[in-house]
Amino acid sequence: MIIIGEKINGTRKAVAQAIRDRDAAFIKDLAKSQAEAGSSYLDVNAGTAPEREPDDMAWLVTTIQEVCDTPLCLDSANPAALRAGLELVTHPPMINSVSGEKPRIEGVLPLALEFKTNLILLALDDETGIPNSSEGRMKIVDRLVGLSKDGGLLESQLFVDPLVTAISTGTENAMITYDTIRSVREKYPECHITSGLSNISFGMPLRPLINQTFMAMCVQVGMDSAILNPNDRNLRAVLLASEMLMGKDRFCQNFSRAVRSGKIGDPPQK
Ligand code: THG
Repeated sequence: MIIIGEKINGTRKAVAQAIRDRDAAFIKDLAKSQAEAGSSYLDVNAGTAPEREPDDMAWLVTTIQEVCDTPLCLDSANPAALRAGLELVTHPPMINSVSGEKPRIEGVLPLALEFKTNLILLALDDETGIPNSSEGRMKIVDRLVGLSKDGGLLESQLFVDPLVTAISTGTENAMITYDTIRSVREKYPECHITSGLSNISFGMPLRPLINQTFMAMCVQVGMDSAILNPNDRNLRAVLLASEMLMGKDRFCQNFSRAVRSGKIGDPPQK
């Protein structure tokens, strides 16, 4: 599972404050703890006004790289902020994200092609927003995969995000995500599939339970990456169990090692 650690996000209050105050210690702690918890990438979202975002992104990238080697997932729709980050990264990055929206195709996709980055593709566009069917989402995915490959990216650099909408607003919403994951897996076997899953439980009680169950179900239909809080012990346990039960953990090694080192499971009984 390719884990993208979600915590360095300027839409979170404490992170916004740390960016304003240039509180490097706070950001470094978030970077280290997510790296140690097994993130393959750290999402970096400055979440600030367009005029400030390039400077804030540059500061975040520099600050994070002073304490960890984990590749970064630059999360912005602002081409100037993305470029500022791309010019500083020391490991092959990911861009989060391009969609079928015109400004993203014209402003973000060319940067991914120029810097040959990994790239998240969102299944939404100007015309329909997030389509209410997997067929509608696949039409957008087809177009974005085509443009990316024509521009020189490999399928293995692409991370399709099928998008998740709240189950509280549509009985079929989780099913649309599974159908989209299955279609991408079948049509583009080399592409990765990632998602920020927590939208599924918006407006519902017991959100962690719903998120954990949804995670297992998405892994079953072929999702191989997720944007999540890697320090969430329960979510990590579900991930490791799901992958093991999908035949992706030879001799159950990853699961067993995580239990032995205390990373998942209840503390030993006295
Ligand atoms: N797809 C893509 N990118 C995305 C999303 C997606 N980026 C943003 C978002 N969705 C994923 N990132 C977050 C970041 C923080 C939280 C949720 C999603 C969040 N934080 C809580 C808080 O700030 O209080 C709790 C954090 C915690 O558990 O400690 O909810 O879908 N491509």
